[in-house]
Amino acid sequence: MIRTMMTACLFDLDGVIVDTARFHYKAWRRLASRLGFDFTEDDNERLKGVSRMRSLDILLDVGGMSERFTDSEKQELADLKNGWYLEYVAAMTSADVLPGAVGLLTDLRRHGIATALASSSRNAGVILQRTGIATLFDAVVDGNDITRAKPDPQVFLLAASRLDAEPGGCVVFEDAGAGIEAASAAGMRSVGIGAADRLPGADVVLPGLAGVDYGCLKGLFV
Ligand code: B16
Ligand code: MG
Repeated sequence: MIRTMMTACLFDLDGVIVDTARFHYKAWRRLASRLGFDFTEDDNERLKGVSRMRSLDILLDVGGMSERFTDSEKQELADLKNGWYLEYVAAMTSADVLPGAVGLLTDLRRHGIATALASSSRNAGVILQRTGIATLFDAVVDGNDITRAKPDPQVFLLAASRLDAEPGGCVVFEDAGAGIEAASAAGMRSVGIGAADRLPGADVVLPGLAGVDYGCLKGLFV
């Protein structure tokens, strides 16, 4: 793997830029309760970063219902969850952008570092619109642009190519184990956002973006 100077930063959305991970959890737990079982926050960790239909499969597995539904019934369940999720998203405003995100994106731009959103979510567009941060990204790649969700590296490789950046010069910001795996598979370095014990493969783990700027990243990723 060839590692060069940091030229681009790729940001996951849910759990890094906005706290929509809690909305996903709320909606999945509501579906589990409708189906008659409990879905814990620990169970929910397995859903972070993975696609909507894969998330449903994991949830049904937790409830011991893996074999119960046909594909079209599963689509209905996923649609039901997504409807609830979008209800929560509809109430979002710019105040829901996580601390430090706007400051970091602005500072990176100021120092000539390209920025991209790289999310598995098919709802990224509406979230960017609700929070008013779309213009802070030079490129946006989301769940509608890819055929393989994280841990596959497709979302990050596509984001890098849209920025015309070499993978070795990209730094990925991710809150999900599947996303850190995807970054490594893409030949990129990564900053895990959250608890270090949940993100063992990340090059660096930080609790959030607050206080992070170009200067400190430059020190970490020469
Ligand atoms: P949707 P990210 C991911 O977004 C979420 O982490 C994951 O929990 C979700 O299942 C996936 O998007 C698909 O989301 O149902 O909105 O299309 O973390 O990659 O920004
Ligand atoms: Mg995420």
